[in-house]
Amino acid sequence: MAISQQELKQQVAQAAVEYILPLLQANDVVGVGTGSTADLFIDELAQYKHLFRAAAASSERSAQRLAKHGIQVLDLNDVESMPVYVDGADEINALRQMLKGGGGALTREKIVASVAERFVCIADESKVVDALGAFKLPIEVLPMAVASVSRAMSKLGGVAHIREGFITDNGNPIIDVAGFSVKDARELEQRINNIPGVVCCGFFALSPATVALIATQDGVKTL
Ligand code: ABF
Repeated sequence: MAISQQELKQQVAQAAVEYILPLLQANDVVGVGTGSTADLFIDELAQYKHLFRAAAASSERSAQRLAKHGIQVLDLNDVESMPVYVDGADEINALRQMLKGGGGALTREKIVASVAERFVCIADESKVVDALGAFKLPIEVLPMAVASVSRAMSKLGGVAHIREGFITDNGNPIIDVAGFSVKDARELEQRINNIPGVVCCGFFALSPATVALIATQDGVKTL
């Protein structure tokens, strides 16, 4: 019988904890992502909270979950370095470049990840793609730039829609862009980053994951 997606997420969450434990020292801070896979990772990690000092979270949602487990959550301004950041993805390719932000936490995810020495991506096999872009690209924008960034996206060949009823933890809207056929995610990430009003785009290609743990029907594989 096939293993369910939920069970695959659980397996990869456990594998992530096993992967990071040897990297941690008593005074270390762990970077923690957002999403349903990251939630399971937090629950697993909590069993080992005596082995590290604290966490830095990429969303209010994850911060609350960590705190419920009695894990101290630090302001990122008080963290100089972290050995590891662990997070899910909406898509990941063979170069470990990711498309993220379906959950809306992309900006904080990119910031927290930038402070960590390693990005460990955790996902089930449904997230592995040949080319990024079938999942709509989330872009966090300043409120006054929704229309101008959307027009810029259509010039790049995408179709942008504002995410209705959603505001990020930073107080900004998100536009989701469909229709990109992505040949070079690094180049597209750079171009989108340069558009005035863009806070952050969901490509994580300029800084891809260091390692990806992918849960498959045949066990957890390393990419
Ligand atoms: C975060 O959670 C996001 O960047 C991505 O959108 C999402 C993946 O969620 P899930 O683990 O629930 O599939 O990592």
